[in-house]
Amino acid sequence: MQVLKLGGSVITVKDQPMTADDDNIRRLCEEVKAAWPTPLVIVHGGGSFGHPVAKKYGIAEGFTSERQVLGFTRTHQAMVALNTIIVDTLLDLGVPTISLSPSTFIMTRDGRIEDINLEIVGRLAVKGILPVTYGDAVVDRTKGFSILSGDQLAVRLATGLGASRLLFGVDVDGVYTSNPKLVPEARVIESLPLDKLDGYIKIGEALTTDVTGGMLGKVSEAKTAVNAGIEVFIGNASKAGVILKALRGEAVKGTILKR
Ligand code: IP8
Repeated sequence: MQVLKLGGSVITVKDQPMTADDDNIRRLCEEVKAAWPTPLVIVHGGGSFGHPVAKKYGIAEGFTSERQVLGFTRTHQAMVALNTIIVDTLLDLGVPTISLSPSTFIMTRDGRIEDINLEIVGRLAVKGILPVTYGDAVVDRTKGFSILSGDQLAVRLATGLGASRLLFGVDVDGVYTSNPKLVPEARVIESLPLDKLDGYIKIGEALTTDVTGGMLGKVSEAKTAVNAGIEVFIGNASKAGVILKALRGEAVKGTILKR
């Protein structure tokens, strides 16, 4: 079992609301088809679909005013729209794909997953069907509603389904020694042991632009998977062939998080 998280920054055009990066989506779907490592589960992020709407209505903060109710449904629907593009692309390529909507099988408490029907996802995946799910606006027992990040979901699916590998496809080459957008000599850390992770978590801060935490959130979430013995890889899904190789277990540039 492998879980692949595709970052919203790779599959959408940043700064252009509700705009998919059709080229990246098509290429990544072709790479998934070529590698086809069943069982596989894909989780994708929100990018310019979910995040601007969630931010506008303050959905991640939970229910505070009636005007957010429409925003909750609009955030979900923005994610459905992005998910539909990915699922349709995979189906066009002949990959048996099913869309799974987190708001219908997951509930959070204070932003953390409390209930999740893992059995549905697992049974579909081992039947050779590719579940494609996503970060979503979900019901939260304490806050009313919340934003479930694709990162938290990917880690929960990987640990809950006993995955051997969890891959994060992002728009940079991995975890850097410092912020590559500010420090030219920053380099990718190829192998990052868990005990060094906390020191590096601050790296993500400057890269954080979304409502659920960017690289910082990703690395923090991924610690749980690493602790569970899952190999966690963070690599550049904007570059052709990286996800193909990673899914095949071949060596490719990126960061491997280790215990
Ligand atoms: O992009 C959050 O998922 P992420 C999706 O993985 C929404 O953090 C609804 C904003």
